[in-house]
Amino acid sequence: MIPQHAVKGIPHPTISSHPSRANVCVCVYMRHYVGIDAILEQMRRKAMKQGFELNIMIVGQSGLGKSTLMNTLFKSKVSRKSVVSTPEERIPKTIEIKSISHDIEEKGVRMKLTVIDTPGFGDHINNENCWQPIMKFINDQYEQYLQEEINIDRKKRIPDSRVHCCMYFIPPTGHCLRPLDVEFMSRLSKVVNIVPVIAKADTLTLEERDFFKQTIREGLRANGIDVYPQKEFDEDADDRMINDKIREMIPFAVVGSNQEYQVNGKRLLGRKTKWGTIEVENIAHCEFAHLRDLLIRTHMQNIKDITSSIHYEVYRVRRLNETNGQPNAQPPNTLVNPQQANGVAAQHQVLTHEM
Ligand SMILES: Nc1nc2c(ncn2[C@@H]2O[C@H](COP(=O)(O)OP(=O)(O)OP(=O)(O)O)[C@@H](O)[C@H]2O)c(=O)[nH]1
Ligand SMILES: [Mg+2]
Repeated sequence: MIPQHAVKGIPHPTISSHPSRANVCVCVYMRHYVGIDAILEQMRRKAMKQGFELNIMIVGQSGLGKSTLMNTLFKSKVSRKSVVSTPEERIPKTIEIKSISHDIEEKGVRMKLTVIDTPGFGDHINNENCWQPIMKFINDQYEQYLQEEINIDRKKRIPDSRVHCCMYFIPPTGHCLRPLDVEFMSRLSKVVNIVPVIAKADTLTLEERDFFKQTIREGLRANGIDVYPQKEFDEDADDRMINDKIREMIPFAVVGSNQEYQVNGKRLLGRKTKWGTIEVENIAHCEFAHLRDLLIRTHMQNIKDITSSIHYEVYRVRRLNETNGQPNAQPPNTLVNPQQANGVAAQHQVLTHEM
């Protein structure tokens, strides 16, 4: 039997009115299952079929353990160690930007992971403007996406090469942020999600590590650098509570390793020293696990959402304003020839490898 209040249109806890259509009443009787919740399963199946894409950029001086950390994060060889031959070749004259894509599958969920490496960053005597080619690369990806989006004949699914996250490796000096770190993060945090990490944290004592982390946080604050997760994009009180905890921990003091060791009868990823084994995933030893949780287990979708709804949106609006709504016009701030950008050699390499 239909309850009296429903017939008369009297509000009831199980009846909700659509806010945009005042006279339309959407009735949901809890006793008669409609199946709206099945949308979640439909979305899950669609997402499983489509797979996911994640593009991570790694920036920092050579030898800071960037490739090792990426391989540790994804437990596979997703970033190759540089092959060093001659001293001249060790430090490239320019910043080369190299993207390598991999298809990763876990429990039936497929992900195309692209690691964008930036060898040569900060390796020169004069590192002024070495943020420029990286900024240009990020904007070029937004431009590509924009051009696909405005195409009349656009693809059903626009390939997403936008950089979702830029992991910035701070050398474990124990002092404070260097002018290079400040300049890079100040400029880049406006266009991409920056996740700063203290590289090779096993080289610092616990006191040095705590002091360094605190000094870096103060440096970020003093220079108005807003790294991920940005306070202004917290969606609600729950978000704020979770993200505040993360913000108190930033930058993550990490240790990477591709080597497994036997510790208390278990095979663990670690770094063996004369004094014992540093376990990479043990939160008492370093903050690798917190970084992994943020990037992969808890915030991956949010990192992508902020890229799309904030960073890309800022670029899109600026471009459309600059070109008076004619986005096919050449972007004024983007150099046509990548070689013009501070002698940049942009190299795009896409390899696919099944794991
Ligand atoms: N102590 C320590 N050494 C590390 C760590 N991570 C990597 N290494 C070592 O540091 C060296 C350089 O590591 P890579 O991962 O190749 O460094 P990279 O930053 O990718 O270097 P480039 O590709 O040359 O820019 C290797 O010998 C690693 O084994 C770490 O967390 N702690
Ligand atoms: Mg490397």
